[in-house]
Amino acid sequence: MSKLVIIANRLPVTITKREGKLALHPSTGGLATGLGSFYREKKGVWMGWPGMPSQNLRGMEGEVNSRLEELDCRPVFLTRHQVENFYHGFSNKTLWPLFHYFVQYTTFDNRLWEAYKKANRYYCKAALKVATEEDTIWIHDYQLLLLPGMIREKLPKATIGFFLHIPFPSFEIFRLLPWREEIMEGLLGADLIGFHTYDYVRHFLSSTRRLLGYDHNLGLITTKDRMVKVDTFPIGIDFLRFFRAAELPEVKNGIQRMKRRIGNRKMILSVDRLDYTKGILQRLDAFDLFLEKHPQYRDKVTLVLVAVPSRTKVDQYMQLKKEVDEHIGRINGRYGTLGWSPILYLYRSLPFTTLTALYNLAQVALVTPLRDGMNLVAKEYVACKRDNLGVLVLSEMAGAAREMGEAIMVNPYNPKEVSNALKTALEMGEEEQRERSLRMKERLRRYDVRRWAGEFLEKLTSIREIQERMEAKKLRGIALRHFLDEYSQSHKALLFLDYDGTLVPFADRPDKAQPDREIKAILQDLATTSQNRIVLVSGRTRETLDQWFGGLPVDMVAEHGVWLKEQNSPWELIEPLKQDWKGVIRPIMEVYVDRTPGALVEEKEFSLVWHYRRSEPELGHQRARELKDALLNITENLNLSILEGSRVIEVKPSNVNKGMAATRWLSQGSWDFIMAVGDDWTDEDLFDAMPPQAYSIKVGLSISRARFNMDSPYRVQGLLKEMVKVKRESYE
Ligand code: ADQ
Repeated sequence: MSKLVIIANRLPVTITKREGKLALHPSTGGLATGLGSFYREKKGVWMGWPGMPSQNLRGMEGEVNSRLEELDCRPVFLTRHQVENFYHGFSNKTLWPLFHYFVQYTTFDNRLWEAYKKANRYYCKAALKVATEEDTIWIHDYQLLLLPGMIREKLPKATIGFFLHIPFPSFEIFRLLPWREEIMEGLLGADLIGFHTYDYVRHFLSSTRRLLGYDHNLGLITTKDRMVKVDTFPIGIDFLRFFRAAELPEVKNGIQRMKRRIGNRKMILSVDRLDYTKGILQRLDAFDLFLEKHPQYRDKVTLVLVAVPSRTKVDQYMQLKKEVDEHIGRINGRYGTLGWSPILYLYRSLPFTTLTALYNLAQVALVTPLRDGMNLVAKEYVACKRDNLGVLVLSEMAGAAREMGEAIMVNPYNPKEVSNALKTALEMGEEEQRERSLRMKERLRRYDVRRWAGEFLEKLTSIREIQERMEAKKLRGIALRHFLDEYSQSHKALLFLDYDGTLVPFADRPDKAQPDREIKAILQDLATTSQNRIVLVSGRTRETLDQWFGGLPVDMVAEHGVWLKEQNSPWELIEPLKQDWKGVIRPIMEVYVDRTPGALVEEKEFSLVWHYRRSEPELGHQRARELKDALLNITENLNLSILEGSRVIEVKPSNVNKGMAATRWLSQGSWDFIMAVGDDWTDEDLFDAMPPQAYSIKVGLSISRARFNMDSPYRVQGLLKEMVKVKRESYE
């Protein structure tokens, strides 16, 4: 039976050792709190590091294994060296700062990269002991970016999902990584890649296009051999657990204790891991400004600042701890009185009951990260509010801002704005508080962590189904045998073949795609081993086709169906066509050439083509969209159509296409075998024109109206050679 295997850097529990005895505690951090309750309900297994170097657990591995097994966890033991170089090293000194736009904190060190690769391989080895090809493997976060590709190599048919919990930065930042291509290839080993927000999806798609040249259609990327879906799944929280927390006696006690501690003052709450991305120093500066500008609030508010110790071995974190201490000391020194400290600082991890007591009591939650993948604290705070009173001040740099529009939004780098927001929050009327809270809360209730995980896994299943449908359409196995049998027994076969992208791969320059001797030999053999009619159906000009294929016994269609040529006859126009429209369209295309370095206009006899194959891909795509918009109205009135090919926009008369051209041959006789092969969407018209029994074959993995798919032009060449061979054998 298939199972769910979750793989993350950490387990949802952390092991500690005191006086030789093991103890297990729930791990902090978004992922552990978010998914910790979900995977067991799904009867899943969770693999990850238990939080202590293997040297410290020597001799106790058996006990660790069995204690964890009770919780459906499987440990991946990391040595001190791995923790240092892989976890504190590449993960937290390279990827974490870079993906949060802290380029100045980013270390680029090949030694750490090697350790990262090795550790990912190590996770892979551990995963292969637990997971099989029938299982659903769900990999999490930035520590394991290479793992999807590594597992895919060993288990090609496995179902693999990947979710990134931190931001995916814009290409301008991501491109700084010396190992960027390997990382992208690693990630693309997954079937589904999830992010919190659409911005991160956009950034990722832009990087795949620019670094690896893979285009996408609505987030569906076609790589060399597979389809990979990229989509948005904003993580939710365990809503009911937070919502019901106030009913717990410990929480009620906690609220009373805290009330005694802060007296009648209003409480402003700040909760994070102590991390430079969370904007704690900037928050303290804003609070300082608030007390300075609004003295009436002195002794009337207390900022409870909770910080969980985090990555305490990394330099920047040590430095940050020191600066936070100093800031707090300064503010408390400046405004504090005998009976009042403006800031109550709790530097520790808090149990759930204390944390939720604080959420319940706080009038304002000040959540102002400088960058944050999502931020669960914002969500937990709102979920805890039974009476819907309390105001969330939220950074626009947190992923959560995309869903929590009712919060007071701030730029965390602007102390004046944050200070003003604090004042607005403290003075907000109860009705407005309720209104804002309720709307956010209903969303949190509906889209909780179970729904999040459920939707991710559902999407993963659906992308697998699409892949399987594509697989089933591949011309191979029994289908291929039928194809070859039918062909070898045929007497009169008609073969339509597109050229660029079908018989040969796309060249990066249009003039570099001449057929080599081998292609010509294949066509020659194919045409002469039997009573075959071969029709090359191309978008190229008739001059090019003449030059390249003139000597061969084949028929030709040029300019997507404008010109037709049967062997030993001159070229014919499919029907009288006008050219006067070119004077209107050409100047528009030229404007877009001027605005797009690398683009050019090609003039064919009856069409105009705007090429952007040599432009920077993002800009090219953007301009192509703009050009298409600009052309749409005009072309309709002139009875022209716009073809969007591979890095081209082509305008030609509407009444001409490859399908119409094909009817000339289809109507010529009683063919007992018909085949049409193409890769582009201009070939869809060709496929449509084919009778039902014909073999229509799309090259590439994208969705098509053709009956079959083939992986690549190399496969097509192989198929044509095989056809020659079976035909020859049938004569022997
Ligand atoms: P984190 O960076 O860890 O998560 P966040 O989303 O805020 O950030 O989650 C922190 C979690 O730790 C919350 O569940 C919170 O309750 C808990 N926590 C914080 N302080 C605590 C304390 N003092 N004691 C006990 N618990 C405490 C990463 C990304 C985020 C993303 C999550 C989930 O950086 O952007 O939201 O993953 O995908």
